[in-house]
Amino acid sequence: MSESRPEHPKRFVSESDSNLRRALARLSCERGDITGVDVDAIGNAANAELAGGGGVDGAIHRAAGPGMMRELTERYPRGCSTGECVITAGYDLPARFVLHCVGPIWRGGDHGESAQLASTYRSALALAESVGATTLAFPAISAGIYGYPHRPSADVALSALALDLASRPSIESVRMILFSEELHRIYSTALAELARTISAS
Ligand code: AR6
Repeated sequence: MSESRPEHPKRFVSESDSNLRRALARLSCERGDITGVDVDAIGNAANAELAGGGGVDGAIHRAAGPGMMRELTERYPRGCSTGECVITAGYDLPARFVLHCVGPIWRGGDHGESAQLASTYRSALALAESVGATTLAFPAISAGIYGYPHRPSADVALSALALDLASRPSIESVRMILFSEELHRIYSTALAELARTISAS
């Protein structure tokens, strides 16, 4: 998906309306481990090969059990492009579904990273909606091994989610699950600033 849509709050304030404010109220940040979160669907920060790995991907595969990797291999033998995602069952996880999201590898910021990261979250919401998932949780995609700087990753993720949620009323909640206190603080600050930007517009 390479459609270009604004990712930064200051670039879409003109689109803000009551839908956007309502969307923001369905978005939250908390510290935690996403493998234990009981929602319809959790996001995974996967690689394009869908081969498993370290970070949250490794933790999700360990908690889900081997069935998840078997399903990935059978259904998606060609992997998944950056900026997109695929879905499997959640197996031994509390979540019914896992959205395997392929975020961009940070290469300095001039290689379309923000558009790709925004596209990753939008693809996940579209896929979640298509299977009737209404409660979702995501880790900070690309903000670990893939090296995306934390505050910019928060601005892109939260703006993309808020904007997309505004046109998906069936999705009740999106919880960002941040693994460290520092990341939790950064995403919470970014969310509060986004809310201020929208309410001031
Ligand atoms: N719950 C929530 N967040 C977590 C958890 C957890 N259990 N474990 C780690 N995080 P990363 P990426 C956070 O590296 O940057 C893998 O090898 C972590 O602290 O998991 O998109 C894949 O196979 C960080 O803030 O994902 C890919 O090859 C965030 O999750 C590659 O890493 C994302 O970090 C993807 O890299």
